[in-house]
Amino acid sequence: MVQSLWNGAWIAALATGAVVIVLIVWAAIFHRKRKSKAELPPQVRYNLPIEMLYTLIPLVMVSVFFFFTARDSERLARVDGDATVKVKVEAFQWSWRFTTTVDGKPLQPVAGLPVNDYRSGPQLVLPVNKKIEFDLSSDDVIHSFWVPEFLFKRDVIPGIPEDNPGRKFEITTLGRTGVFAGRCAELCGVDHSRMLFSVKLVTQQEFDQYIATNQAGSAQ
Ligand SMILES: [Cu+2]
Repeated sequence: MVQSLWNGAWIAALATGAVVIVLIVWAAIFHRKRKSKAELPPQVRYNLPIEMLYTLIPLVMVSVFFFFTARDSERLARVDGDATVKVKVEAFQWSWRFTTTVDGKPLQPVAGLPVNDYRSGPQLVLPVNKKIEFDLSSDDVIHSFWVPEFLFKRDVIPGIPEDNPGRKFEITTLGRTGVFAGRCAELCGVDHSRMLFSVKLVTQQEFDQYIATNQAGSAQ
């Protein structure tokens, strides 16, 4: 959905740009000053239909942009609350702690340290193609949770009460397995650039095994 909004916006912007360039070139060529004619062209003051067109067309264009943006951002920000896998994300200077809960049962938290390579940071293991609910919190400054591959980013702001819907978002994970980079996208101090983590997407079967070996309270 983010991809289609992005593509649609580009197509609309390119079409608008093409029309504008054609009009500029056309005006420059066909309305340039001719040597043969010294007198001023007829001076027209108002042309009501054209003035109205100039007002209406941008209004229609902006409305179309607004409609699609509002529709998609509402959908992206919506939290249905029925995800079986939930992740509590705690951001701190300068790493992350992830606590995954499956059907209400928490797994061992995963916490990390600042690193130079996202693969050595804390790793969040999730199943492919599944709706995940995230709950973001920070104990110190503003961070930003960003997995570029998910096309989603959300600021992690300290001091938001637990029941506030602004802390939560849902995404459906990608349909393919792999290890994806995650970052902090808000300058949060000296080791901000090393606040890296990874998301490992595994098949449901592998995820079930992961749950079995990482139930909270079981021996590591
Ligand atoms: Cu940060």
